[in-house]
Amino acid sequence: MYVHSRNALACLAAAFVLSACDGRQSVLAPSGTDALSVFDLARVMFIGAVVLWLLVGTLFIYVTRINPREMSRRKAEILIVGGGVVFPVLLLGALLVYSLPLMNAPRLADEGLRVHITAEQWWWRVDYELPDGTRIPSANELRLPVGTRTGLVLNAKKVIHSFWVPALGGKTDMIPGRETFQSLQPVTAGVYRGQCAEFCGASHALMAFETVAMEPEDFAAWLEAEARDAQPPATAPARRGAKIFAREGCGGCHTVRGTDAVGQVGPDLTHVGSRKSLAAGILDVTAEDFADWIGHTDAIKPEVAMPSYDFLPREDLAALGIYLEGLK
Ligand code: HEC
Ligand SMILES: [Cu+2]
Repeated sequence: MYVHSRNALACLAAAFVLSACDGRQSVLAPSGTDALSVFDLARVMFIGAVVLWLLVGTLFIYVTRINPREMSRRKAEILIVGGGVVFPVLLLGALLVYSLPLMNAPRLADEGLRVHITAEQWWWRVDYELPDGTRIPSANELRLPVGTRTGLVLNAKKVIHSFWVPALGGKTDMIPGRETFQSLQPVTAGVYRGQCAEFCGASHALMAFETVAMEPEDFAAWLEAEARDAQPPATAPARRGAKIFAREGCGGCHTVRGTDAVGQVGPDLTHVGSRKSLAAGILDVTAEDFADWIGHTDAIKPEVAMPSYDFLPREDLAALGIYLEGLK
């Protein structure tokens, strides 16, 4: 029993230490304006709590150990009213006054880009809306310019999900039939991990995404590339992959802009090869990972809405992988 609880404690400690190592998905490594103000608030609250705990602890030791003599009634009254009422009211009042303006901080997005994000089971539909109304469809990755507050319009298809990029800002629920909003303002370029933060079914834990914060000019260039049609397959194996893609009817569910594939059920694949991750943040973007995914969807992601093409010969899966990896 003793050993067990010690192991459990060690695990817990390790979990804390390890989760702090990698700042990509941590509120303790804030890289966005909103995450920074939450972090500041948490720091001040924590220090306030420590000060209070030390004071009460010291007082307790003083009256029980150091000076346990009887007190005069007047002294006791001062101690109780002062330490038990006046002091906590002042301290908690000060923390309240400090924290309220942080909650009210303006979170309205700048004019310009809007990103529509719809939570599906178990992936993210992402749609960039330019000020002129043009829509650029994408999926499973969010890219944002550094220094601008970009508005996110959040929706969900079937069940409630929650949108959260801990290093950039707070959580917002995504609710079927009701649009919710968030805005994010990254302050340093980098790749931050986001994760669905509301249990949404069997593969909830496999519903993540990368958020890439880019310098404004890099972002503009990326968006321009993202708006283009897919590049035609460049090599013989890639061309073979494109043929298999058409033959197997993948285009019934997926769109590859510039081809006959115009399906809307699954993620847009026009530039899937240029993303940082595959299948909502769980695989790498290599030809092998693509082939692995297509041949074993349900083993990789339980209850997934894409059929497993385990009946395809290895060479066909490999060719599909080469084709998709080339969709930069
Ligand atoms: C019945 C609809 C359907 C068909 C048919 C289908 N898919 Fe999918 N596909 C999906 C859905 C839904 C997802 C998202 C799964 C998830 O991550 O939860 C997906 C995900 C993917 C992804 C990962 C995309 C990303 O953004 O990371 C790739 C690649 C892919 N499919 C390729 C294919 C290929 C190749 C075929 C044909 C051999 C195919 N799909 C057939 C529905 C389909
Ligand atoms: Cu979820």
